[in-house]
Amino acid sequence: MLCFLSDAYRDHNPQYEYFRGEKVPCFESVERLDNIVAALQARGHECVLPQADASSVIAKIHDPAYVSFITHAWQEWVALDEKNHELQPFPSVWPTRTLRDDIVPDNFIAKLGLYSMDNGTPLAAGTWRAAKSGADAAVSAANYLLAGHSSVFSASRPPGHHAGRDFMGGYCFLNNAALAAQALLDQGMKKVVVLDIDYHHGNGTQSLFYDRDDVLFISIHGDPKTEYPFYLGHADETGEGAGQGYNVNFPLPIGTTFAQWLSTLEKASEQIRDFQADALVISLGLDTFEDDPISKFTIKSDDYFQVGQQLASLNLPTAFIMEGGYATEALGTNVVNVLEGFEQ
Ligand code: SP5
Ligand code: ZN
Repeated sequence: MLCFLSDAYRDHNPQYEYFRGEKVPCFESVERLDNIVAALQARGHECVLPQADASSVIAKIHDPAYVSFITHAWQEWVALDEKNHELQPFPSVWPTRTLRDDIVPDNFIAKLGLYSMDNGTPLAAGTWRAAKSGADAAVSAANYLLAGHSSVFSASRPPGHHAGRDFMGGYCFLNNAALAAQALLDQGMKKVVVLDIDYHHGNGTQSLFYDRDDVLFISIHGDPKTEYPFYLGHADETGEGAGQGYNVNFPLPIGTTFAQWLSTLEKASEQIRDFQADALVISLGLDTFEDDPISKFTIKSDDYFQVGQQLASLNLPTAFIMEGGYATEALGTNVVNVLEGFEQ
């Protein structure tokens, strides 16, 4: 399967994050995509540079003030203190209930809180460059489908599905899957499905399309009662206004097996068929894998061929957009197993 890939993913190389108050190495690492690229090349899949400039689609999906903030955030951070070159900024205050969310403070950390949903999304010197290149890859993938091809993979990194209109979170800055869907609609498609199979609910994507009937958003994920992102992704979230009925969540319990997961994908597939879309965008997370260090499903490497096969049975032009998956060693194998299962 053709893959859009820019080397700029290497520029997003934060050194640490916090887990329960402890500084730990980043789960979302450069090595993740290194491993995917190695597996793609070893198994004969061609990688090409993104051809699109996602800027105009980014301006539709994301808030311009947020985009401007993340574009310059690192420079603003290091300008505060020479020592900051060796550190990463994390938010420590948020405009939650009873506070105002219409104030853009002058204080950098307060702005970071305004534009973040968590303190688990490390920002580094090259984050914007990497995120923009991942968005360019996603829009290139959309354009490739519009040119008449049946499938494509966007090796976007950092991931995107937790990022909303004006916030980052969950290792995500720009919502690559939403950008791909919007690019398809902007260039003539009438209806697009975004199917999110990352272990974590795609809260950013859901929120971006919640009131729209031209995008059916379906997500299969760890039950947010116990799993990140906690505050969205529950079964009773079905869309609003024109979007009523066009948002479907399948929360599954810790320990979910491949058999259970696949039967859920079959249910999702019925809804996708009923919607009669022009194209399918897959938020492809591989953190459903049994050995994923931060997730709790039990899917095995070989099972991913069948995931690809089931997605191919929907018979739609399909863009795979890379999201999570933190078992770095197996990640390349697992990604390429999905893509080759689809192509069989
Ligand atoms: C794109 C994506 O997959 N983002 C995931 C963001 C998850 N952030 C929360 C990480 C919580 C880590 N929990 C670790 C448990 C390890 N024992
Ligand atoms: Zn995930």
